[in-house]
Amino acid sequence: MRTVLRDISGRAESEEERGREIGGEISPLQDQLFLLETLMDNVPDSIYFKDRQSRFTRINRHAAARYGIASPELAVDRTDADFFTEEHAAQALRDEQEIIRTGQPLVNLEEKETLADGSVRWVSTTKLPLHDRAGNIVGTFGISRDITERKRIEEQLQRMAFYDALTDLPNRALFFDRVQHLFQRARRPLDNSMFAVLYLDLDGFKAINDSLGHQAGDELLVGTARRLERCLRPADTLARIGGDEFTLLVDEIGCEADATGVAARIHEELVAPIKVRGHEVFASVSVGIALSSAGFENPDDMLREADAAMYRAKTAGRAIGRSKAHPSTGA
Ligand SMILES: Nc1nc2c(ncn2[C@@H]2O[C@H](COP(=O)(O)OP(=O)(O)O)[C@@H](O)[C@H]2O)c(=O)[nH]1
Ligand SMILES: [Mg+2]
Repeated sequence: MRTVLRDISGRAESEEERGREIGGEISPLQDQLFLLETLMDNVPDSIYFKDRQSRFTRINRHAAARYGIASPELAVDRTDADFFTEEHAAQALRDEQEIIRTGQPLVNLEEKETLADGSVRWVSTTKLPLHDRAGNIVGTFGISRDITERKRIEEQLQRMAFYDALTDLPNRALFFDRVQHLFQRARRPLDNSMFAVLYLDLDGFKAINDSLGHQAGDELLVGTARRLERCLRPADTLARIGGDEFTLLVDEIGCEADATGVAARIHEELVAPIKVRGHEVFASVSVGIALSSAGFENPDDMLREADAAMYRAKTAGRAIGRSKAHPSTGA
């Protein structure tokens, strides 16, 4: 225990000189304070104490460094508003007033801390009521652990799970999720909204790969993705769901012509060649459309039908294939 304290405190010499009995049976008040200070100043978390008006009465060294002040003493009598954005300070004040009112702690709050200088960190904070020896609540205290790195990795995992690394578009899983949401909405009574799934496959993509190389193929996929994005409205979802296959979820369409209109816009966007490794490549896609009004059971069925319609369009040499299942479009 002594060794550990010495290692982390860096005050071993003075401790030895004064002959303190850290951890001994009888520990004078001074030693208790010394222990507390050692703990406060060496934990890699921010610790603070505040009075009932949310003014700092004490913070530790880690917190001082985080708040951008030279020493912990400089925080005394100041408030969060002196160090954080107005919004953050207001939220902290609300939290602390609630703790004082209820006597209940707030445990592991995950919050995005923005300092006045604009720097952002994620922290996990536990805030508790501070009692005096008579049991009265005299303020609050809290401990904040920096979880920025964990958050960064979580976000990265989220991206890897739901986005395509090459084009940065949503992937199959996210696309299905979005379609699923619209199916759920459609089950609600009085919902008359219609949506469409467009299934796109690049024509002759294999030949690009074979003649210009795989990297050129990749660039064409990215270039096509950027062109397709121009055909979207904010609520739409464009995804890359396979090699040279893209899908588009178009919500809130009034009639079938709205969906074929989007397909026509896609063809227009792809009229101009895409520059790939110094070559001008003409990309074209075959498009299949499935409309929610055809009454599909689930997203799987709807996608399969859009895919089949695309395939029919491709084999027939037509630009746009419509869902057979839709009574008004036929095949
Ligand atoms: N460059 C590249 N090619 C891919 C990728 N994923 C799949 N492919 C290729 O894309 C082609 C797609 O096949 P298909 O649509 O049947 O060929 P198409 O009829 O010539 O367009 C296949 O040759 C795959 O090897 C990728 O990420 N990058
Ligand atoms: Mg293809």
